Amino acid sequence: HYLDIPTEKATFSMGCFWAPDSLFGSTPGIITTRVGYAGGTEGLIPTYRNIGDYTEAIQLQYDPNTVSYLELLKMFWDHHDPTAKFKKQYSSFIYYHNDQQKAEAELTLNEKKAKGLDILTKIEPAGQFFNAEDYHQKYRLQQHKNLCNNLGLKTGDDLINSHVAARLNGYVVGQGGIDQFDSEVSKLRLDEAAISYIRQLVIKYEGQGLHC
Ligand code: MHO
Repeated sequence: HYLDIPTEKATFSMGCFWAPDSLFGSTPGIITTRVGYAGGTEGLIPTYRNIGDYTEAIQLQYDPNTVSYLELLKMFWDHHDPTAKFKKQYSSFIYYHNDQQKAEAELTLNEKKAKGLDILTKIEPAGQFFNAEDYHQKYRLQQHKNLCNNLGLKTGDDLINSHVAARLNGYVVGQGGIDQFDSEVSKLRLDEAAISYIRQLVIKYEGQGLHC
């Protein structure tokens, strides 16, 4: 199978997790995504309604031969405001999974600071990641119920573990763009009806950016 390749993990918090789920989901080299809660007090079980001191976070499984951690870091910095003060839930964090990720995260943070920016982003080791409630997984894709049903994406685990779900969660809001969609659509094994349905959404929303 073309996805049967070694992956690495990356975990970021950059505000409401719906937007980065779509942003990264359709990025080349991203295999799967999940949204959840990270970085809080051990022993506390966070939920959306009782998030405690956890942050909304996205965790990626990526193919490092297609997309580098430095490229993911660039997307992290470019797609939120790391100087804005928010409550902890929406704060900016890089949760690293190994020493190399830590070093690269610090390098990019120092580059930002060298420009005189007052960056609030914190870099911490990745601890336990708690999946968010099912209705938050691939949130944009889930707004298209018939499509999800037709694709057999029924449970939260289906949505978390499906590469196709990750891609489509970006495409339904125009992320990735029509050229990329057309170039990879044959690999996604969709039927003609699904292709034309998604294709018109990509065209409609391409270039409109992300919001929560
Ligand atoms: N403004 C959004 C934020 C959701 S996000 C998963 C809402 O409350 O609908 O925190």
